[in-house]
Amino acid sequence: MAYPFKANPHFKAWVPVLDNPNCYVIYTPGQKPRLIYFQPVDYWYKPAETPSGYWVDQFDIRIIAVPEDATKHFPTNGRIAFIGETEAQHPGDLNPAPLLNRLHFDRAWKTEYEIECMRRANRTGARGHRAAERAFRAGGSEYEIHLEYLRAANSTEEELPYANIIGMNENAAVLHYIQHERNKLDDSRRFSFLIDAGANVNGYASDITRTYSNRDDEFGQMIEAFDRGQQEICASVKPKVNYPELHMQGHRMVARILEQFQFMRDIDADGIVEKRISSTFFPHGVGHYIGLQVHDVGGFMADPKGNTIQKPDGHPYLRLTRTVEPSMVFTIEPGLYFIEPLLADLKKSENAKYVNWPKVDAFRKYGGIRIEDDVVVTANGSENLTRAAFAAER
Ligand SMILES: [Mn+2]
Repeated sequence: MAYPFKANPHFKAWVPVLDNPNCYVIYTPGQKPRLIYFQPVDYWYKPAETPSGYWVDQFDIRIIAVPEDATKHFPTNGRIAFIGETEAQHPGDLNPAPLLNRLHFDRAWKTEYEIECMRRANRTGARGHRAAERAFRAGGSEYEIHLEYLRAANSTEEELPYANIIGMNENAAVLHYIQHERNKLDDSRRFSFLIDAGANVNGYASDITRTYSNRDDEFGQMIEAFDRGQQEICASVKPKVNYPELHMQGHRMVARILEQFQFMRDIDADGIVEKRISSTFFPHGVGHYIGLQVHDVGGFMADPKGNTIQKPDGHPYLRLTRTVEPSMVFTIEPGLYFIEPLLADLKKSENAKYVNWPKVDAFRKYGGIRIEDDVVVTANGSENLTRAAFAAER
């Protein structure tokens, strides 16, 4: 069996054709771009529809019935570069690094069209999240919540930009938890729920995370404090801010909550960050570019030549080190988790003495908190696509 087909992001940057393999875009400067479009005669699978929609007039479209016929429409002279799979038939240089660097660098800035696609992907995602929260409150299993999400987001699993992360209790501490537990838990054993799920519009992703407590308890208060902190980070997004500084703001926020809810003793928030204790609880980056790929390209690029900007020392999982500029779109997703292996390391370290272990132990059953929004940088601030979508899908 072939894997589910995923269009190459360089292809879907040109055409919103997401489900049809063996297609090519040929671009020659000064000419209308050509689309080689695969439409076989096939009774095993349903062939792709004839191209239609707002974009078809922009292309010189050539239909092919067998993949091998693509070569008939390839350019034959001039300097040719080919971007695609290494085993694909192609003329010219295959995936030349100077070209890919140039394209990846520029993908950091989104057009109005791209931002509108992500705005809609956030609306669809928010609809799914609302349904998922209702399913959690109604006592559903992780699997049932997942199905309710798909139904509300009108998506199949393959159409999602990434596999839904739907975790209750300790599963919320597994950063990329993609199992969907079928068993229902009694209400007395349901403590928390973390959902990280997005949607896809014309090949552009949304990436959204929310966390809920099952009751009015201290964990619920932590989520509220964390939500305010996450929105403060979003509010600091504006042109010329260094993205790693937003990441450090995330660490200070996590440290404040650790202090405020008395998970630590004999140390203040600054000390928690300075001694890198916050990394035990917040072990990932505060976010990443988003667009044609959920983790979009170019996050470390210093220039279109492919030079990179180093990550800050001690923060190996940060995916974005560039300076914030208008029309960039990225996520803001701080987290605070009780992760068994990381807590075990902390317990063996000299920082163990600062930890209020009975309190930490009492919160392991909640797994953790992550709250994630997609944010567009504007001329003097930002637009939060996710908060606007939730407000509209109330
Ligand atoms: Mn994300």
